[in-house]
Amino acid sequence: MSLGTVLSGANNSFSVLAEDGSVVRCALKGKKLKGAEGFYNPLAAGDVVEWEPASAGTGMIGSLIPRKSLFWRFNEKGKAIQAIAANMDVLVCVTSAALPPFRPRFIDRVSLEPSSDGVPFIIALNKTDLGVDEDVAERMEDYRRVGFETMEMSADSGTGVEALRERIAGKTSAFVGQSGVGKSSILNALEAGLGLKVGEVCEKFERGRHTTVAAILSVLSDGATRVIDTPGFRRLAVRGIDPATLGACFPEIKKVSARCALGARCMHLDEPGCAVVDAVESGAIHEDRYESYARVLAELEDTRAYAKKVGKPRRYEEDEYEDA
Ligand SMILES: Nc1nc2c(ncn2[C@@H]2O[C@H](COP(=O)(O)OP(=O)(O)O)[C@@H](O)[C@H]2O)c(=O)[nH]1
Ligand SMILES: [Mg+2]
Ligand SMILES: [Zn+2]
Repeated sequence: MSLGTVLSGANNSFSVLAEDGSVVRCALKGKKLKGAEGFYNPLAAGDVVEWEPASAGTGMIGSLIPRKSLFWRFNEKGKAIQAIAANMDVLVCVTSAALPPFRPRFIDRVSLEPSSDGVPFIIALNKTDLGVDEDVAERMEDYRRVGFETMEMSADSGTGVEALRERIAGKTSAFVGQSGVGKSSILNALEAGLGLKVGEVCEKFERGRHTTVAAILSVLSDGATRVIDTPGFRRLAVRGIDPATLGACFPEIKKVSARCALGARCMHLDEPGCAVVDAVESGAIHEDRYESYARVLAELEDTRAYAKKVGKPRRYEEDEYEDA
């Protein structure tokens, strides 16, 4: 058995990068992949697997090496975790200044994943060539104030592309974000040869069309930098966080919550002496970030209560992965 990295694939056909640099078309050896039990899909781009050669140019995957990190979403249909990108060192959440409109609440949801994983998280504002509205600039400033790393760029004009290249050099980074924000375009700007498919933004709905069907890992020509392009999604449900610890996932809430009168029992909603609510009122915490917190909290409690009642998570129609 030798080791390989999954570049892309679905169902039971995966492109695996072998240690000698060749790409092998692999199928799973058994019906269930060892190490991937309980997941909606067995393998994600970036996964490291043990495989053995079969007929010329093909192979069989025997097991999944434990993941160091994972970007996932809860698949409502399959009622299981869908693995999207694995073993990334950096998670880049791409967002756009316009077309589609800037969506801070989406960024907040994505940011909840690495906070539990310890993976650096970058908010990359793309399409700055279209102009950056005052309120978008203000929100980006607030993300920096809270402590998030941000970048501003344009895949079209090339602004910020070199800074991104330096930031991710020698690492594996996963690019996530809504359809049409320019994930594939940014990666193509990093390296012309990648040839990732780019979609048109549908002007009428100001939403991207869906061109990436599954996540794809590409190795840049330096041989050491790996980038994972992922399909876009419109909405991201948050799952797997205990409502009581959600506040700690928002750095600015975590910072002041120790001063809440109820201590750790405070959910920062309407409890007396809540330092978080005070901070929102004084402007120390952005009201939009607080709104994100309150919405995710309600969703987590709702799905938990619903699961208790009927034994399964509530289904959000709107929440389907657009490209899956
Ligand atoms: N004006 C402008 N358009 C961009 C930029 N980056 C991407 N686009 C356009 O946005 C659309 C969606 O890009 P794509 O890379 O497919 O987005 P993805 O769905 O996030 O991968 C395409 O029409 C791109 O040409 C940019 O920096 N500026
Ligand atoms: Mg794309
Ligand atoms: Zn509180």
